Amino acid sequence: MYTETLNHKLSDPEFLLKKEWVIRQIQFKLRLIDLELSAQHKRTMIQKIEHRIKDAESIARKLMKKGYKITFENAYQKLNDIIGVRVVCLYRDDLYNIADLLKQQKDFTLIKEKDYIKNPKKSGYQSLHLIFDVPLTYKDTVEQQRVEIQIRTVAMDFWAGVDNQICYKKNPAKMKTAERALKNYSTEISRMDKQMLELRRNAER
Ligand code: 0O2
Repeated sequence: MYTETLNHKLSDPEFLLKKEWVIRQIQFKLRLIDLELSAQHKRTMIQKIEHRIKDAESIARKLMKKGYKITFENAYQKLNDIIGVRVVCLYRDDLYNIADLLKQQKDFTLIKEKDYIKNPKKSGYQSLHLIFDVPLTYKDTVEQQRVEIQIRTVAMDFWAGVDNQICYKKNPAKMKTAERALKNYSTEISRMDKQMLELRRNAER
């Protein structure tokens, strides 16, 4: 019932159009950042950009998990990731370069930064999360739109994809073995990321 009302509001054409507009703005910025960094470092920087608008069911689940009533207002005020953009690159130093350039954008306001690479989650999840307010200007009004940008390496993305399918948000009782294995693989992936970076740095010498 709550989810139905939420679903109705989330499928409002104006709501969706605004979210699409913000996603395009971010994609555009990321392409410029990619051009700048790729030219500077003489190699392709961004491997992949993905995006999604969180659906009503996922919003409702997250609001409940955080202890909030399932309302459109709470979704707007309490959740940072109704709009999510993911950037994937090859090396871990690149992702910090991309993040630095994103943070320099005058029109983006950084709300929160969560470095799950320096401090991986208990599950082993690694990524850099930047939460921004992005202005949407229409006629004489400016409306801030909250966005979460996840930046990670290909290896981190591989790990998160497998975790998503096997463990994340699944029944914890059944997951013990897979969780343990994934935690170990997360350490392996971190080691491999560092080795790949070392390999590139040696090749650049
Ligand atoms: P989905 O399916 O991506 O929509 P905040 O309120 O911003 O401080 P938040 O959003 O409650 O914090 O939590 P957090 O831990 O920063 O996670 C945000 C997103 O990171 C998640 O969104 C996932 O996309 C990803 N994530 C976090 N932990 C894990 C993990 O252990 N495994 C995987 N595979 N992904 C993870 P959602 O809404 O949970 O999911």
